[in-house]
Amino acid sequence: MINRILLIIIILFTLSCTQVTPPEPLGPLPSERQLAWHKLEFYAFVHFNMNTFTNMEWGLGDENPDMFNPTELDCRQWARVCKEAGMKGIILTAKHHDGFCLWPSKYTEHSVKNSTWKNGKGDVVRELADACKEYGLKLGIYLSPWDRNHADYGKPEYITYFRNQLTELMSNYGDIFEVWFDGANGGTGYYGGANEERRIDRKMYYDWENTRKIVRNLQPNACMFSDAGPDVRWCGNEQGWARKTNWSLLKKDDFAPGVVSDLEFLRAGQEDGTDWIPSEVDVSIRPGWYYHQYEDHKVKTLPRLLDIYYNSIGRNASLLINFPVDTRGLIHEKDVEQILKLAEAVKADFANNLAMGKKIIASNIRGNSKKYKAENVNDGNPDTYWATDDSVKTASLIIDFSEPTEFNRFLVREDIRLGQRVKEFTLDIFVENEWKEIASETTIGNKRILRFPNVQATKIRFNIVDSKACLVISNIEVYNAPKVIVEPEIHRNKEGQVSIKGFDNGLKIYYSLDSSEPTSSSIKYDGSFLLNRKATVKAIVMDPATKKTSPVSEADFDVSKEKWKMAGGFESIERAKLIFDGDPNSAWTLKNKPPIDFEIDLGEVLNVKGFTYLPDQGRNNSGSIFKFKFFISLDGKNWGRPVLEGEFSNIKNSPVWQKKEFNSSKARFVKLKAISPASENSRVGIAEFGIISQ
Ligand code: FUL
Repeated sequence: MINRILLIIIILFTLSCTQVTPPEPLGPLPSERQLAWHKLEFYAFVHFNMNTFTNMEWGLGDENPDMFNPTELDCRQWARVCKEAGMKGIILTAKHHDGFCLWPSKYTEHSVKNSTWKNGKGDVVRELADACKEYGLKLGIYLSPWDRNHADYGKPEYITYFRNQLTELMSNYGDIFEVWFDGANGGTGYYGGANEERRIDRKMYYDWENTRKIVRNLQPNACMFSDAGPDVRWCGNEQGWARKTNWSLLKKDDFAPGVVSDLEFLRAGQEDGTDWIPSEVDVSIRPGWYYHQYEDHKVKTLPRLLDIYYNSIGRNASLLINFPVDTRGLIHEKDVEQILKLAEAVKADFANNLAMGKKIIASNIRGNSKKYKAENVNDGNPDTYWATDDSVKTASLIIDFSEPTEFNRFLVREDIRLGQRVKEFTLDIFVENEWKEIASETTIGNKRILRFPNVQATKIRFNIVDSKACLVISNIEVYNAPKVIVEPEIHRNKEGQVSIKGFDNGLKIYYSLDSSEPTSSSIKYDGSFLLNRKATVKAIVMDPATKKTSPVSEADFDVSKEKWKMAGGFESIERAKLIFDGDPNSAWTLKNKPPIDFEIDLGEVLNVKGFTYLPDQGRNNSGSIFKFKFFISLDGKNWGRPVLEGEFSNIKNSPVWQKKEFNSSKARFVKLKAISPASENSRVGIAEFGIISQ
């Protein structure tokens, strides 16, 4: 009897399970290779090639292969750093626009085989392939379609050449996870000595359909990247972000590499896209893609890198961070330091999922089946999911923490094997017996992470407001990320108002004006304050919850620049004022051939004993003065001999603050005479100018 009852129960149970069909996939859908790619999330770019040695971003293709000569190349160091940073692979610029090949290609002389490095026996692609294998990383290849070296570029013969190279790379270096086809195509170049401009039909020239077949045949698991996919698309900017609304869909036929009518489509994808082509955010850890010593002080720091992380991976894109490997052949120490800080911060942010295993209720469960139960979203398994009935496109999930819980991150994922569905969702928290909305958002896709100021609640409610079809949610995670405790930024504007900025909310800032080390007993910062005298401001941030403090940041200010005016003929030029507006990111740069006199009326007579100068901080070393003369005057007419003349040594490679001193004298007017520029572009500019008073 008992056996019979058991049998009936089993039959009923099985029936109840089989009756509920899984949600129909909602196309377009990702391919297997794309699904594998989605799992990688975070990987590295390495721009290292001839440009590293010519100090350029886009070489012309006329370089002598001998110039490629790293002194300490160590691909194992790249792999070690990437591994420690939590990255899953490395994509190398095997050939950039100048056509120089990092592998000894059979089809060109413009390669490592003709360089001094390793007597022409070297192969960087091989060394990286080996290092990646050793460290369990995947290997990707950047092969520039545009080739400013090749004599046949623009003719059909070049396509054969390009395909031969692609075949070499796809055949000889083991598994490749991604092939990167850049969109920059055609323009001036060396072209075998022709030195001319060559334009191509970007849609037709490369016969992409057949060119891509080489990759498909030789590396069936590799994803191909370009503005148009076919597997992965560019995110439409190089600053490190995707739109919050980000569909992994695109109308493929409207795009081709280098042919994009509106970058917005790449930034946000297209809700009605015909193909699954997810977004990859590519961004360099420095302003340039290639190494330039003059950017050593511009490595992106933790707050910026965290923004990039959340604005890419947290917005349904993957993240490709570039290391401009230096002339030694190493990832520079400063880059290593920052990327490891990012890795540490990410680890800390996602250390403890507060939603894991907590009580959870859904407003609808597909066929009331256990298979699609709400608990699937917080079981830690990305392969199980909560689904609703076919007709239900609006639903909510409540997670009950059972006690007041503090958090500031919400992570949600759709099971993209069944397509991308959600168009709109909101997030509520339960505080003081009431629901309160804290976020109203749009798409989800593979992963969406929300960052918000700390809240404390007993429950959280995730509401899907609009969706293309029934809901298929695989994960919900909640975290309480620690505060970002880095040294604050200190600024003073022309009027003398000092502002101090920490990088996270809910932090306290303390400062001193007497050069003492600030502590939590120093002056508390409650908003900008006036400082119209000479002083050193030192500041720290402190997390009131943990009492953790940042390192000290320090800024030296001289007399305020409130009364300053341009003089000597530049009085009416608005932009000229940028040189004393207190903002190091704004500059006044001139193309006029030096000498140029930058003359300033200080508005009062002061004892001046020196000056400070920050060159234009724009990209490509865009305006530094090399040789200078400095004059002072009481009336702006009689200048006499310079009080100082000389050079800003090494400013080309290191365009940082310069400080020059002389014997103190009374002055109402000062004049910095730019005698020569630091770069060939012959521009001279000033981001900020200051005086040192007695
Ligand atoms: C761009 C290229 O032109 C840059 O040099 C760099 O390689 C970047 C990743 O893509 O379009």
